[in-house]
Amino acid sequence: MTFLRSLASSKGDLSSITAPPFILSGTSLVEYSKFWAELPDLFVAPTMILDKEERALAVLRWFIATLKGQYTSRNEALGSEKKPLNPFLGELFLGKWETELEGTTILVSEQVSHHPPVTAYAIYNDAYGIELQGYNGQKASFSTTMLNVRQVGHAVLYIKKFDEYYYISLPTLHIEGLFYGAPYVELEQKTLIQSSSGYRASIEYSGKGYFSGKKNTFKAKLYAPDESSLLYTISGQWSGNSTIVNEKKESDSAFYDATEHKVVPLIVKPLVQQAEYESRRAWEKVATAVQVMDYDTIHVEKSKIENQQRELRKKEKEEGVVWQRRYFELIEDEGPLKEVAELAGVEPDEKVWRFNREAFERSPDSKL
Ligand code: CLR
Repeated sequence: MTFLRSLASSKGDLSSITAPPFILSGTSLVEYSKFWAELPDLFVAPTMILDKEERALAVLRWFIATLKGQYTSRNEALGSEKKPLNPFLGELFLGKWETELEGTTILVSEQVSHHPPVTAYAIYNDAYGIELQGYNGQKASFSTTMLNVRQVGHAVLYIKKFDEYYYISLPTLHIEGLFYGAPYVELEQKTLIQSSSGYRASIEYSGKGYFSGKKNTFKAKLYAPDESSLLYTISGQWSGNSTIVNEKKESDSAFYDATEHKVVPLIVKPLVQQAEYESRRAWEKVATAVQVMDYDTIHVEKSKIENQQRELRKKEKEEGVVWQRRYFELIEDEGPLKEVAELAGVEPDEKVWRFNREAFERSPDSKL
């Protein structure tokens, strides 16, 4: 009950929720950017497809495939959704995937704002010339039995060979099962994937008992550049099976089977080689305490980090300086991105977080 009350009074700020110990996780939210590319084969697949329409479909498949990791992996690994650690400003999470066919895919994730929390990330594979950039924050509200979470921000996929951009909006979600102490995520509403080539996918989500009676249900439609023509409809479960219907030929076939795909684990440097501002090293003591449910140590170690941060902010204020983000900068969005956002009919953000790759590569942090 205390937990539910804390949810009800959290006023949109997820970090202020006090969750019971068994719902705490020792993983920081800055790590969650990795869920975008744990299937490197699907991530690079669009770069090898010459046909625009087929390519847009491959992007959609990759996107659908990321959902299982993004939204169900805590349940699968830990038995329920968990409350992640609240990243501090400047916290970094770095890693890479090494796979035989795709080569190296790099992840740079940075906490670029603490209040409100915002995480920015870049994921890229140079061998295939593909890059994903994005940033996100969350706005929460509580309604009788559910915690509703709206995501702020977006992701942009860039394919070098075709100089093509995909603007990806983020789904709204809610957390159910709170009353039973077994929270899980369900997606709702829509997301949009708008390509600079004109192709556009719209994905609608629902849970138990809406389209199909099954959890994690979606229905996606892929449209040709001229708005009216629907090319494909895909439906099924994003955590399971889905099928695709070709609207012109009226034929259907398998689209994606999430149960057949194994995620590729991200390679993260051993703690001793990490900088002190890298997520796993910084939170090491808290994470260990979470594992053994040592509530006092969790509290003590968390407070150390929080106080250190407070000191830093105080010092900056005294010196009249602002915290320098490590590898991302907030810029006015004037480029191709603004164009895709406009194509998509969404209000482009005035300022967006962009990766500064040169800055990253100049730093020892880039030695992964
Ligand atoms: C972060 C960005 C990722 C997708 C994603 C997945 C799960 C979300 C998480 C985001 C934000 C934080 C989140 C989490 C599920 C539960 C957790 C909303 C959007 C909240 C803070 C936990 C509240 C405490 C409990 C009731 C479990 O790409």
